[in-house]
Amino acid sequence: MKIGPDRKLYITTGDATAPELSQDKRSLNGKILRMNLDGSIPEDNPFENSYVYSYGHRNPQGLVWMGDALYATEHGQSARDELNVIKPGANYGWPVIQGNEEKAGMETPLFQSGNETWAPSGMAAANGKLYVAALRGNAVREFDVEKNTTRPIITGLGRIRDVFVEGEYLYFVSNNTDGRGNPDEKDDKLYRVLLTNLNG
Ligand SMILES: [Ca+2]
Repeated sequence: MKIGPDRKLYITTGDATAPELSQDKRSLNGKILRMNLDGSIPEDNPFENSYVYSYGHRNPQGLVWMGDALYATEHGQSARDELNVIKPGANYGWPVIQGNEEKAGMETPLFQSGNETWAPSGMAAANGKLYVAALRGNAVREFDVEKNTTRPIITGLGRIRDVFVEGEYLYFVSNNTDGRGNPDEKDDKLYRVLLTNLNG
């Protein structure tokens, strides 16, 4: 969940292992939802009297705004994880297309992981770059949307659940005690790093 620059609350919802619901605009599964802070439906949502902001998602996770654009991370079923630019009313394809597949009327991701698994979770933005926590990917990944490149910038700390930018720092949390990791004695931890140390 994130509150947007428009002071609306945005929520990512998974398909809850019922993929057909992602394409059903009457269902709240497999969607990005948008609501007023009092829980009511905004009058300018793309579908009348509906919380649905975008649909056709499998397991969307992190949200962040950079410039005028809203970005969302999403877990593929098997690899093919996605980073999408979210447009109101748009269809992100699941379960009809995934990864870099294309179909008229459906959106193909800005980035996708191919045969690799990132399991992207929380996301933050700073200085034109997106920073994404990767669980299975055991990293903080940087995405440069102008150069169309991605790389792991922090590794060796296990599963990373969430990231946050404040001021000149990037904060992130490991999640090795979630039952899928190999926790150290002192896991999990909250880390802080200077953004300027991540350049290059
Ligand atoms: Ca998709």
